[in-house]
Amino acid sequence: MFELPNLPYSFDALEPAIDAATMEIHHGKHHAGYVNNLNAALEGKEELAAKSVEELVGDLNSVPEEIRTAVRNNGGGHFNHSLFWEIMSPSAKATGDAPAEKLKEAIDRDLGGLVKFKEDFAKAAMGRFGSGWAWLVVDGGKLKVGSTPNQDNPLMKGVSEFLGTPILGLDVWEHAYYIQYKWERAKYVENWWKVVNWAKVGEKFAAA
Ligand code: MN3
Repeated sequence: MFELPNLPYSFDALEPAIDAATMEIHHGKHHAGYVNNLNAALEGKEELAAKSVEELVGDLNSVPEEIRTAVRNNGGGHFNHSLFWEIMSPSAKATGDAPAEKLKEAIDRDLGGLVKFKEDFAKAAMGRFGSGWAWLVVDGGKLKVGSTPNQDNPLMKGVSEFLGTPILGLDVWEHAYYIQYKWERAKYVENWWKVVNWAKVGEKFAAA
């Protein structure tokens, strides 16, 4: 059985970038819903239920067709949100956290530096029509920026056009910002950088 991970900080810890009401509903209702629906889809399928969520969404073609869409949407939702909580931190807003060492070098080398990277990431986030995610991934040792629709992610071989190992992801579903920002997705994207946990992203880059 998959479980909803605890948030590593309180609901109000990311204010003012992300308000407490958004965090409480986003984690406790939306993410919890993906976990519950994933477990429901896998009921009675012990072999699949024993896999990690990464293994499940990375090989959707091995999932029986009758539950494939449910696993794609809810397994994707579970993986994406688990990553999202992890790569944010209230300490970032105090320290002005920034990418360091090897990750910084790779951003310079592959993405034209931090300023250009943030511009391209914002374009990916703003250019995703409707619901989806913007991503920073490692693919063949190189960093890439892109986006996916709905709860798809770059692990979904054979499904997603944008592939790689995600190390940073931004939820651009309206449920991620509408309470606080209403229609202003751009403002949400801009403020979100203030709570990005670059130390954690750096760890994920080193492990990718
Ligand atoms: Mn969400």
